[in-house]
Amino acid sequence: MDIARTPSTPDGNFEMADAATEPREPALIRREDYRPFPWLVPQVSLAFRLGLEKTRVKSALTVNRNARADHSSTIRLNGDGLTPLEVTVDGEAINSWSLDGGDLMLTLAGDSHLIEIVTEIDPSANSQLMGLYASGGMLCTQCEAEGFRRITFFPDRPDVLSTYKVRMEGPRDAFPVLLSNGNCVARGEADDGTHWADWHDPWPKPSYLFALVAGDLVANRDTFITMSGRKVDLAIWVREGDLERTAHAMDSLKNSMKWDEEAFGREYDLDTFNIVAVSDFNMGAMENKGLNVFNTKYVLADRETATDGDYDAIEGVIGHEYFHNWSGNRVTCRDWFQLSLKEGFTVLRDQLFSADMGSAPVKRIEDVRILRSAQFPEDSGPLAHPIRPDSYREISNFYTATVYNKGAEVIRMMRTLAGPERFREGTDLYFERHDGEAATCEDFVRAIEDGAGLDLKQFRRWYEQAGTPKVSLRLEHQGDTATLHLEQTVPPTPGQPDKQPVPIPLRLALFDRKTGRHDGEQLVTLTETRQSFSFSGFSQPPVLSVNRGFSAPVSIERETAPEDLVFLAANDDDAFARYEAMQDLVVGHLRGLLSGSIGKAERGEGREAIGRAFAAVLADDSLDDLMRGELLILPGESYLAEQMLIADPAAIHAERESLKAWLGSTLEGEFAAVHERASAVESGNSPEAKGARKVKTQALVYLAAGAPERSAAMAAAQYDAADNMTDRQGALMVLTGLAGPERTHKLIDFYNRFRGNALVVDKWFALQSSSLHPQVLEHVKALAEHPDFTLKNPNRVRSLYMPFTGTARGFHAESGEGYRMIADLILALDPINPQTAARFVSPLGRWRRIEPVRAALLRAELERIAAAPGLSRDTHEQVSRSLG
Ligand code: 0A1
Ligand code: ZN
Repeated sequence: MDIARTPSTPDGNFEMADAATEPREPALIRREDYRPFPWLVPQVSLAFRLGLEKTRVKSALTVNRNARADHSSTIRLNGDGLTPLEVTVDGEAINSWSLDGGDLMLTLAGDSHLIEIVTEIDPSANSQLMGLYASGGMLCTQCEAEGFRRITFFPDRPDVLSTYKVRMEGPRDAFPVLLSNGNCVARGEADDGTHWADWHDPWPKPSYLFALVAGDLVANRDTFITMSGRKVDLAIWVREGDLERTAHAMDSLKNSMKWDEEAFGREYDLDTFNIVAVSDFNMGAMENKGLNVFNTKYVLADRETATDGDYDAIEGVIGHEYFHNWSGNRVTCRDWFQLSLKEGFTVLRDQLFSADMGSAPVKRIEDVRILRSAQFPEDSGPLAHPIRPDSYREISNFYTATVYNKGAEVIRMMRTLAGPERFREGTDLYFERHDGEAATCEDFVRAIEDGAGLDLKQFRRWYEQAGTPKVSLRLEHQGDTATLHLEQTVPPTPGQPDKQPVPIPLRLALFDRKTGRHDGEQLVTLTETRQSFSFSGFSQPPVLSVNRGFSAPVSIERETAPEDLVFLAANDDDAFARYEAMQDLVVGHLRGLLSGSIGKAERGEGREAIGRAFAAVLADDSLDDLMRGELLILPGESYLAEQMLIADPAAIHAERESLKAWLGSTLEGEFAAVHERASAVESGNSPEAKGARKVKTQALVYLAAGAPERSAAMAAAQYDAADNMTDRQGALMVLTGLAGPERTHKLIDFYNRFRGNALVVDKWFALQSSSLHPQVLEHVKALAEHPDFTLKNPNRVRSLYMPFTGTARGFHAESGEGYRMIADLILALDPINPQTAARFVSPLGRWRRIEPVRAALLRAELERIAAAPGLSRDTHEQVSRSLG
């Protein structure tokens, strides 16, 4: 869409043309329309005069004509909400500029120029948290994807790489610490209470990697010696009182640096590496060159306030951002359609890192659980898109589980096909070939092809097609041969009605059911719609273990006898496959009951099989508790809903809870014994202690369903005895779902104990809004009025409302009140923080896959949002796609 050009008045001021005209649909940006930028911007100097309410920015850009692009004498410098106060070209003030939809348009006569522009911004008014904003008295930036244009006019696109020099200047008392990318090369003080610092980043980078931070911060400092013997100064910057909670983040950083050298041959390339923690942040963290900015949630931890899960998440996110230094910064993206180039690859890298730091099988199971609960529903809903999307209106909406997590799975498949060593040759070639460039997903695939020696022609379809492939399989046995018949379908998704088969690498093993062993794992790759593979040497029908390690991100449809699943749950030597067998056992049972293919009279039979498998897991001495904990997790309600064409959330919830209650009461003694045994394990950071904490709370969860009074007493005791947040939060989670006085007492205690600690207060909100309590909806309504609740802080908003969207009794309440609550939230939040508001649209967008009464209610809420005037581009895009 062409926004009408706004003529400039001679003195450079401008008037808004047609300010009150009809709102128009935001422009659709298409991948195929990519053109290189007509200008190169090799150098940028930025001078900031910093203030919370007023920051003045003077930029100086050297621009040269780009010989590799179609030439244009006009240069478009993106701007969002900016007014140019001064514009000079080669030192001469000019007034021939114009604004086009916020962008500054200049005509340049020659091939090389110096453009200087002055802008002024109000960081304290920036509630979107994009660009330069104030957070608790400090200033910080977020520029990915298109935040830099809210600071100064610039070609704000990832294929324009520049070296940055930054001068920061501001009041010393308000901002004693001044940080930006790269190295600090000079600093000084003035007589008027201000001071300044000069930062130079020698590595060319796109504007989305620019960062600055100014504030009253203290640092946890350390050093790292790189593989070539260079010393790097590390610092993690936080508010004064938070310093003691940075040790784990620092350990994680040093481990990440070492790991990337060993696993991918990547060495750090600056003399300093700074991390800053901020409490107002839209996402998890940001990989700005040499100056990562983190949500406090992914930095601060001690045993009293952070759970084992929080510790793992910190390690993973610190790793993720650090790994971006190569996969994202040294090699960046040509355009935002290539986002998975850096994100999919970096997620894979952080997954491999975490696997190496802890339990690899447990990590794999956790990653698959995230994929299935977050990405599979995305892939089967109205917002489905390929890992490399073809179009968007607002790029912030494409930071998705598909681009990140499915993107990682796609690259993991290449690694499976090549084997780890040859894959490493591919990634080495990729980094070598594209260092210093803005690359594409195609570049990555070609480097893996060339470096690893693979033919990935057909494989490229994984980048093109959305939707989770379904593989149906049947194992036939005749004579001494077992034949595996496979068939794949890739379901239609919005804009992609017809799909082509994709290569699906399946790791499999065929077990002899007598010996419980197999003759080695095989890798078969299904490339056609239908294909069969034969295996000889089986006088008896073997038991098939397939998609081991979740070698392909597909959903497998098969009729497996429960006894085979029980066999695999007990015997499979692939930990993921064991977990999968437990999941399949439960999914098959619940799906059968919910669809009516299993009569209620047969419920008992299915439960008995599940109960036997659970009892075996509880008793199996060869399992460590971390793995035992995984095997005891029931498939989640969203994953179960995915298994049905049309889901009834209330029925799914009721049937799943009823199975939980049956297990809790049937295995009451076993769960109580596990709880007792695990409670005796010495607390600490060992895997044993972590495992013990995991199964302890799980035992409480089942007992809460099957023997609630006993569970409440045990949970209250666990809460009181806790010397760590994992035990305390686990116990409180169980109590929050139950009625009774302990619930109220412990919720009050928890709040009083931790009031003032924002991250723990977030937990307090989330525990209540995710609870199994029948009145969850009323609780959330009341919490929205709590003095600690604010729409201004994304962590707080997410902690109150995101868990709520997963509650059958709250969000999916038959009255539609839960849906209304989320729609009201979106409408209230959209003018404050559109990016965060738009993230709440997808739970409403599931209407096509939900029973008709709720479907109509969901649709009505989407339509109500769509009709609201002045909707942001973010929310508008998500709502119209959801209705589409
Ligand atoms: N590149 C970051 C994610 C990120 C994206 C956008 C942001 O703006 C609000 C912030 C962070 C990552 O993958 O960690
Ligand atoms: Zn990332």
